[in-house]
Amino acid sequence: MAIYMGLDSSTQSLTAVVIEIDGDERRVLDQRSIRFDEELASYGCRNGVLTHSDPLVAHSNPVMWAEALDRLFAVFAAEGQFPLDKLRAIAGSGQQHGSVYFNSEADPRLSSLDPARELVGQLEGIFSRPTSPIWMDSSTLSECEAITAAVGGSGELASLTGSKAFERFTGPQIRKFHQEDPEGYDATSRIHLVSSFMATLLAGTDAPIDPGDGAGMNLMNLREKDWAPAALEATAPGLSGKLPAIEESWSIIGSLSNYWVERYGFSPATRVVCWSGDNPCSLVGVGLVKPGRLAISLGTSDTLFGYLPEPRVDPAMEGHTFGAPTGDYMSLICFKNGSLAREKICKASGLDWNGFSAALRETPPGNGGAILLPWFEPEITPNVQEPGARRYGLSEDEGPANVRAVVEAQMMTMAIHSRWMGVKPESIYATGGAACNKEILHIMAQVFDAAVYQFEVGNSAALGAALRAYHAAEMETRGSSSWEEVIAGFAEPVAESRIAPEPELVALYDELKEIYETCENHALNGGPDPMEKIDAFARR
Ligand code: XUL
Repeated sequence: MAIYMGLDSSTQSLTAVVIEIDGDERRVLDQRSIRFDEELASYGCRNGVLTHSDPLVAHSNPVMWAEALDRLFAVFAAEGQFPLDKLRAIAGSGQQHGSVYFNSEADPRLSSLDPARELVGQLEGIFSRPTSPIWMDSSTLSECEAITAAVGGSGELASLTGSKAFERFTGPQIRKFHQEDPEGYDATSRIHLVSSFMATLLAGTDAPIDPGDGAGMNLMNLREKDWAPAALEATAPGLSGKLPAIEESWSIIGSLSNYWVERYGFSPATRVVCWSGDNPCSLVGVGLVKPGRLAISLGTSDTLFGYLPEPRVDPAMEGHTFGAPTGDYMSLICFKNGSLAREKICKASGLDWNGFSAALRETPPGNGGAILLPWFEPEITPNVQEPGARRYGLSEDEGPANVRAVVEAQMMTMAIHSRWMGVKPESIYATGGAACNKEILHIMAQVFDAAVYQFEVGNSAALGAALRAYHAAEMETRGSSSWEEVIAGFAEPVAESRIAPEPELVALYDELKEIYETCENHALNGGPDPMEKIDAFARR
């Protein structure tokens, strides 16, 4: 018997999924989370983000992520749900794009942590930038423009790195740091992603970045899976010396450092596997190791993604191409107004989640044409810098109608902005916190004209990381490992959870999608007023 752990260091929590694999016998042993706002409240974060007067700025505290790791392992050691000394390998998933800045103190400190003392106190003085910009930050428009110009245009940057310049991507964030605090930048010896930072804590040695998360930086050559000198030069001076190596997702960094072994009783033989981004890990966690299907993750961000055998770049450049943990590629499109937008409407309507579901059941599909553009926060897709929801044929105080409007909007915007992927899926795999809500998934099935399935393990990022740990350990000892075998028994949709599209509703949403696009165009580009179309829809 062997045990594998996958961790997911996400925006609002740190989660572990622990699995056991003994030939064909496979089961989940434990799943556990530390929620930052509740359990680490002293860091003063809201939804995992430090409050800031500028709505475009979103930073978090890397020390909080480290403390969550220490606490989670303390819980495992105290509760004895599974034998820690039987853990064969551990891998992880991190919220993408966020960056952590070390000074030269970090290396010696992290390689000689004292197991008798808590981790947090030992991290003091190792950061050259005290806070970490995360994926929700959209404050780097001018940096994006400068980088784009320096590499020869958006098309050039997108075909080189898989994405045009995006505000949340690590390159523009690094450029901003260099511009605003050149001394801090000079004092930086290493810039990690959230994923490679957490892996560094586990291994006690400088961890690499994998092509899945590396592609979210605007700095990596997507085809060569190595740093792209032109992008590095366009970003900040001396950057190549500050970045970790890029290595395959299944590379082994080393074994768990003495700190974890001595403090909690893990085996010194436990292998630490390269971490990846949450979306690449989710790709594995929902079993998308071949083309033809799409997954939608309903988390803090809503993302829609699929496996790609070859890189393919979005001509409208709203989406991204990342490396996949299989060594191939994945397409992805990200929407910032995900769970926080649903929560906002839920609260504003005075409902709990049961009430939210009831409102979806009680309101008519299509909402009589009422449309909400749910840009409570600055939005990534489409690019919206000025936050604020826009409503058409809908007033703020109509609670249930707003509930339906937010969910229909989220599904329609995903369908509209993912057309470039060129996949007309027959099935969609739903994951993330809100994927347990059947009413939301019913709307998804109608808007996408596809059957929607749920999974037993809701946290596909942590499960995907655990499966990657197994894959990497097998690669190390046997030299090969088939992905089909790796995911078997875990990353398979629950057949009974199937929600089918209904032709009448599919036709209704085809019509509503057109109206939604008109609303978007009206709000963003001053296009034609959609009210006539909305009224006609309402009268039908
Ligand atoms: C993807 C993205 C988010 C984060 C946080 O590009 O920005 O999905 O990974 O989950």
